Amino acid sequence: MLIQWFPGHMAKAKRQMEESIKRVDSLIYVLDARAPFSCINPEFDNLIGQRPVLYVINKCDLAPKAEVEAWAERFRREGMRVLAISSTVGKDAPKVLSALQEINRDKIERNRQKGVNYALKAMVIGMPNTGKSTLINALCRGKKTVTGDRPGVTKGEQWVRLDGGISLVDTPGTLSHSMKSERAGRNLAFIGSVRDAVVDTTELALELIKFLFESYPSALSERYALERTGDAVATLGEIAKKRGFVRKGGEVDLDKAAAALIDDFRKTRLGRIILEKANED
Ligand SMILES: Nc1nc2c(ncn2[C@@H]2O[C@H](COP(=O)(O)OP(=O)(O)OP(=O)(O)O)[C@@H](O)[C@H]2O)c(=O)[nH]1
Ligand SMILES: [Mg+2]
Repeated sequence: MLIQWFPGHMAKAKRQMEESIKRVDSLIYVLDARAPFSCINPEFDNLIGQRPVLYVINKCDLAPKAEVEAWAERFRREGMRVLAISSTVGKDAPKVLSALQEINRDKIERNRQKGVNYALKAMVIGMPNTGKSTLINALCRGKKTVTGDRPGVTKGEQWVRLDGGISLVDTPGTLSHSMKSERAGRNLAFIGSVRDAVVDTTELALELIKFLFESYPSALSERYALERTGDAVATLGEIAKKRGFVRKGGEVDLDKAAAALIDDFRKTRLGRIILEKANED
């Protein structure tokens, strides 16, 4: 499935980020726990340059804990500084601030020696809908940024000052011009980083069914009490029947079933699912 979505605000956001990156010391790079690898955008490499990066695997409440930990381990082995958290659950968010201080330790120390009281500035980047603005709100314990259950909510940069003098700049989620792989595009569409209207929902749902057959063989049969088959279209038809998505005349409404299935996945009604595993390439 070829996925292309690069609205005007994203192009503008990239240009803006190239300017404001000059004013920050480090980055907080937010990844979605259900697809941590697909959330890494090679187009950010140039932007980041040599600045220290804290990778935050967010939405851990939606993915299997052990699988997320395996990703965190892999990234750490590759030399990345990683934290796995949920911005909306529990009290994880403050850990981000201490980790941010840590990745900036050299700079803080240099300034201390010079007698300068320096306030850190960091840019929060990541694919659309990964929870960047939600994380910032959790850190400032307020509703300073607008958040929403769809990609493209943040349209422009916004600086937020936290207690202790740290300033964060929220940025609009940006996709790559060309996805690094078809699989990454598909995974980003599953997790809601691509606007649903630009994706063929039925095709996407069929891809999800095929993935589940392979990796979570009982997820669909448990949720919808289905006979297990190996045929994705027949399975979507079964889901339509079970959910009552049948048109007058008895024809099943596959589009409605597709949208319902994707919604079920996103809301963990199929269980906690990870779309890519750390020990495979
Ligand atoms: N379950 C769960 N949901 C989360 C978490 N963090 C954020 N969300 C939800 O994810 C959705 C997107 O959050 P935002 O903070 O708007 O995402 P964003 O990265 O700023 O998105 P853009 O501005 O569109 O790039 C919202 O519905 C949040 O409530 C989390 O840790 N767990
Ligand atoms: Mg946002």
